[in-house]
Amino acid sequence: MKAAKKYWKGLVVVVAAMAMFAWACSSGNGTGSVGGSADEIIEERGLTDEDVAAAVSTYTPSGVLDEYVMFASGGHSGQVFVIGMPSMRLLKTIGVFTPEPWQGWGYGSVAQEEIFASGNAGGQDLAWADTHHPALSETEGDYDGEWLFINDKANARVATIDLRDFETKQFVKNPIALNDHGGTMVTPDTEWIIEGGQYAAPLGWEYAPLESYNDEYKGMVTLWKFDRESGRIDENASFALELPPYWQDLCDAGKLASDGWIVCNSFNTERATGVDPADPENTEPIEAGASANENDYLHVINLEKAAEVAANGGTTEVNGFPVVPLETSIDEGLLYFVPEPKSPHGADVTPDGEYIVVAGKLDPHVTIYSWDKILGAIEAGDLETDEYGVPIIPLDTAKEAQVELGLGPLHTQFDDQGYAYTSLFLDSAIARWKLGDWTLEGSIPVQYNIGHLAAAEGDTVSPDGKYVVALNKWSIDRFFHPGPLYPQNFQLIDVTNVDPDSDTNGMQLLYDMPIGMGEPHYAQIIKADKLEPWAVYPEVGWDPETQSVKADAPQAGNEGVVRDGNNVTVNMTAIRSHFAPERVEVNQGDHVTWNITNVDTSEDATHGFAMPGYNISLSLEPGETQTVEFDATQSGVFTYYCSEFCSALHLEMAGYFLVNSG
Ligand code: K7E
Ligand code: CUA
Repeated sequence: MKAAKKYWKGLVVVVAAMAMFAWACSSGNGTGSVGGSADEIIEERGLTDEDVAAAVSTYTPSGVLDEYVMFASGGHSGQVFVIGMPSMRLLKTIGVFTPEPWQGWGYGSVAQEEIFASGNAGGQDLAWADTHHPALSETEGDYDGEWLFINDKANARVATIDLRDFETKQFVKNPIALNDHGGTMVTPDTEWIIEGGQYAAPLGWEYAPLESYNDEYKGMVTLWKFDRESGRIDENASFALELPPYWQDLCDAGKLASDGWIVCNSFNTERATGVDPADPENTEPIEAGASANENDYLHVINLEKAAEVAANGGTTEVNGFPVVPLETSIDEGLLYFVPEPKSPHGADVTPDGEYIVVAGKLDPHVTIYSWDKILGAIEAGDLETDEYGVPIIPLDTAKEAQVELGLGPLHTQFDDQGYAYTSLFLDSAIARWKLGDWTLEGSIPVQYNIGHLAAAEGDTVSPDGKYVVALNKWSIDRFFHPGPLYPQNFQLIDVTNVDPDSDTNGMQLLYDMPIGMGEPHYAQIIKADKLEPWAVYPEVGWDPETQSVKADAPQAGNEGVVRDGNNVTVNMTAIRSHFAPERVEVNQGDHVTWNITNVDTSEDATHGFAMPGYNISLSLEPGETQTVEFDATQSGVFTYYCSEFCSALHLEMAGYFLVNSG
């Protein structure tokens, strides 16, 4: 603790000097400062040295850009949050599985309606999701900044987001399952996107009595093929593996040493369903039944070989989707199990691909499996099997080490100094431990009940270190609480320093960021300069669905209304501060196709197109074209207007849509 104090004293002197200097400069400019000098403010607000150091570590002056960008799951919002780091400023909420009015996401655009429809299941229109794990696309195991994927646990869907315009381009609905969990994770070149299952059910969710659980219910992992050319998941080149009815949990892709393989942890290998099939009178809560055994199974899957088997027709079909049967996986050597202690959670492959870290939820250890040893055991063969015939590699054969970290370990991330960081749900802390030495170095308390944690580039072959973010479920006393549903708490932690004399081993908490939208599970953090988003669309008349110019997009000069029988086509342009045309008249019952192009090309010159009465809300970014289609069923006078304050005469940017019943 002594050394830590000294360190902070030194830093604070520098920091205070910087602050004084900044204050002197700004007051010299006559801008002044609210509370007086930096020292006076520090004193008045009762800030400690550490507070001040933390404040200046994250303070980002106006106009200065963040070094990192975090993509956080939006949880039940079904969206993705884009957050600048270290400032922890929310930059955008990307509309994904849920309509998002500001972006006009899902409020009339024909192309977007098709995307939403493709994600529907069970005859239901879905407008919600439970997003868990975003995954950035990778090239050779490093984030490349091109694509982002995220799963919907509730409905077993995966979305594809294009990071040129930060817009959602695709949903795929898993045809064989209603829920998932181990997704999304990508292979090192983003050839495959992993979507592991969660709660076992008959594949395709057809009815089967719970008494038949052991035979009729199945687990699964789905491998979605990503096609970079088209920027879409190719559903026709994708497949799934049937698994025993254990509850598969979190997956990860092998890399470098383990490239070509994937791993998934699982729980409830007890197959508890709340009822004893042999004695239906005997009920037991699932939570008790599912944590009865000492071990569950880490699933080790040879993806490369599985893809070959699938491509060569080694599949059956469920709802038209190719599934490799469990027997085939066993015969072809695609699937192996390794025991994992006590209700595990998280399976994280180390940056070099040599080890897999599995946390023990109800066990204070993480277990580290050696990739070498796993391969050795597979090669040696002669393995016992589980009830379904899947070969089991003994824990002692595959185990490299176990490290006792604290209570409720969940997820692990990595840095550039050879440390691993594991979230401790029950202890509300992050533990730092050393790879290779397998030693706990220290832990830092977080507030409170941390789920995932995210490290800068922490899932890649070359993590950056510097920052770890704790993604906490509870905030309790950290913020003003707006009613009984509290914000969740993202906490930014500096992990640059290593100080063996401090309890936290030198890790320092920098910033609390309340997230008023939950429940975010996971996030990934990329160096901002790896992202190359467009400032405006490349050409006027751009269709974000195809990422190309739409041949018949309205352009300046060809606006107008064309009638063909009962079909009316409106070709409209939007420019500051004017829609052309400003008057559109149709007959009640006409079918209306309404094309709009924003012909503005300057940065940030977005126009909205809102038409109450017909439930239309679009956001037209510079150059963008959109089409809405509807039947003019309701007669009357409808004013359409621009819903983005785009110019001094923005309020004048409006027009009349007249539907004549005569
Ligand atoms: Cu631990 Cu869905 Cu990744 Cu939540 S899961 S925390
Ligand atoms: Cu365009 Cu306001």
